Amino acid sequence: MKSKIHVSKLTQQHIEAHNDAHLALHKKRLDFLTSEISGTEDILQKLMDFQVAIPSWALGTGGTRFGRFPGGGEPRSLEEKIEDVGLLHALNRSSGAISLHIPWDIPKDGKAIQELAAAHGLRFDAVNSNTFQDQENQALSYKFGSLQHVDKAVRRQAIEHNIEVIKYGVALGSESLTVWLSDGSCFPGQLNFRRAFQNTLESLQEIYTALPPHWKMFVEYKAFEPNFYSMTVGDWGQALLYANKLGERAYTLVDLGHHLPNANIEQIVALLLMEGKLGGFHFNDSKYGDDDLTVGSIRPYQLFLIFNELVEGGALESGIQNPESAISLMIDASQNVKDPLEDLLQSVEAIQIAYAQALLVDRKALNEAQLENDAVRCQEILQAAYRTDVRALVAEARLRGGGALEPIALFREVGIRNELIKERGLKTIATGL
Ligand code: PSV
Ligand code: MN
Repeated sequence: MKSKIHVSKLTQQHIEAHNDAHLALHKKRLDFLTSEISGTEDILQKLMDFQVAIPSWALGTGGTRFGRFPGGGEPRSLEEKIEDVGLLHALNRSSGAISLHIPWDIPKDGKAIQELAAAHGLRFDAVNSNTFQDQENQALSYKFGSLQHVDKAVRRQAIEHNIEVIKYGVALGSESLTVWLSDGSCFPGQLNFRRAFQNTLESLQEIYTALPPHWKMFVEYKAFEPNFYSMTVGDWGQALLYANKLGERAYTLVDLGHHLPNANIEQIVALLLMEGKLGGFHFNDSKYGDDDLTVGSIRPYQLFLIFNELVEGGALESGIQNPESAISLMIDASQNVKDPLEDLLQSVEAIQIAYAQALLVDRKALNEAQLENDAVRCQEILQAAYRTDVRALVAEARLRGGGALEPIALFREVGIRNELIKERGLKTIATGL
């Protein structure tokens, strides 16, 4: 697990000195926790194997349509984005993958980029196509949709773009394509729903046919925005319809922010898993809509309940041993006020905490209580796990993997953001949203 650190701003010495300084307190916390729970070694191994992909578009400050406030030192190129993810991975040893969005990040030399990423211990997760924006020099507009479009020529252009994205992905060693469509309509009557569905399905079928044999396709749904009356892939039912019709290598992708308010996402997850059609996640958090906030910042209990379903359904068991059936875990968040790297460290840790807590659930007892319709006991069992402070376990997994006990503290102690600003400048803007 321990690989050499390739980030000039952060050295092995930084990490070791930091860990030495925090070790006594960490040991005290860990001893207390391990005296309270059982199976810690198993949980630690699972946490050490656990990796979450970082999206290349979240390394700069996000923005809203009202404004964007870059914080300085944002990556100016794909190479610098890889350096930033390498830095996260060196700190937490759990960010060992990067997900690219084309054309925001075009790898000109796939082999060189793949080598650079590998030097940081990173692999490429799903590649993402973009037919929700018009690019400069693009012949036809996506104003009225892409794969659903009434004009065959627009559909063709969008299909070709997806096929090009697959080619970029192949050059990087990616093994999946995520298709998120903004297609839909803003006003009743604007769209014939069935025609839009059929056009989209036929377009997706062409893209699916272009996938290399071992590749997967993830169909990501979203309830609303940018279309506000209908979305052509609007919910998990529609995404599942497409995935089922496409074939066994097509799956749904659950972005936590893409549901109508108060949707029971954990139930959706359980059923998709049962159907073998859960391809992966875009993790984020939200209070109102697709707010793209730090994972676990608003509804950590919901996150825990989702992981509870993943553990219960055995979805995370396969992981490293059996990547074929592994589900893809990615972050898709973007906010305006925090340092993007600190924000991502928080997101990854929130996911690890939810996973560790889900592993603590006494499944046998829960099953018995369910069969006895003992709702009180069911809640007690779930919340006993949820209310366990597992942060020392997550820190121990980082320590054993060669990372930092307190990644955000170390990021600040070393002054990494200032170093990045010195090198890249204050006014750099990363490509992305
Ligand atoms: C759309 O809201 C989305 O969740 C899709 O995954 C996009 O690829 C991503 O955000 C960036 O716009
Ligand atoms: Mn998403």
